[in-house]
Amino acid sequence: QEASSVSEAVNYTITGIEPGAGIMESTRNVLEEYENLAGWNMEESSTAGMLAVLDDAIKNEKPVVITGWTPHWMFEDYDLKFLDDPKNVYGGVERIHTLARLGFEEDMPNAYKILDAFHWELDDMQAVIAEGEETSFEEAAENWVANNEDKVNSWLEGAEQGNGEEIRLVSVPWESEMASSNVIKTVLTQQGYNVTLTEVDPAVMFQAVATDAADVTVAPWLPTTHQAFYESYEGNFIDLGENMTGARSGLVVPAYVDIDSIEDLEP
Ligand code: PBE
Repeated sequence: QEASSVSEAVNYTITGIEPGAGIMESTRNVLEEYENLAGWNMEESSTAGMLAVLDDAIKNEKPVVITGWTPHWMFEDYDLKFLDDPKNVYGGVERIHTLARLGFEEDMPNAYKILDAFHWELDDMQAVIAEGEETSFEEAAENWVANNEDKVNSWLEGAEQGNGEEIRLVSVPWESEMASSNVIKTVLTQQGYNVTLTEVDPAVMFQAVATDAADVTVAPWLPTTHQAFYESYEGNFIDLGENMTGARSGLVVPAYVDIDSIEDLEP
């Protein structure tokens, strides 16, 4: 399709997800930064709703513009592409960080050591996502931990076993974070901790760690997707650095849609 017919066909609308997602905040910035998007709107929906719209468009070979990200099975199941983002509003490749509440290191130095050492690769997360989709994220995480002893042991170096102490993990309800949070939950449980895992909106996740309502999260996407939340609570949590790199958020279209850049969308 020509650029103008693409824009017209999607009715100058980006199909979004949950309004509280970081990618929605970035997309609001995109609508402000790109002059060609002056007349465009972003439809709030849910991840499941967006995926249904995407699936329907692909079945009918129609254009669609979604807020998309990787790692997610949408990039495995469909032939999709990110639109170039010459103004770099989505920030390109992102890192996923581990954050802990103030005082967590002093209270639980051995658990802190494990969380500080926790680091894995994009391929690892993708494997847990693929299996989690088929079975459950708990089971997929347990299998991954059982099958990746060397990696897991490298996180455990120098950390003594826990003794039933509670660790409150907080996360967000997307597959990438269900994978990482369940893996770290499995590891900490096997080390003798009593781990609870709660899934909330990104804003609530940051607030929980900043106000001691939770101990730790392995879910924040930085420096861009969760930047606004990070900045509003900075100073009230400890940033243990990245646990994975290679995530990405942006505007996504099916590969058959004949445009390549956000700037190809027509006003
Ligand atoms: N996501 C997936 C989330 C974080 C993980 C990109 C949809 C977001 O807050 O936008």
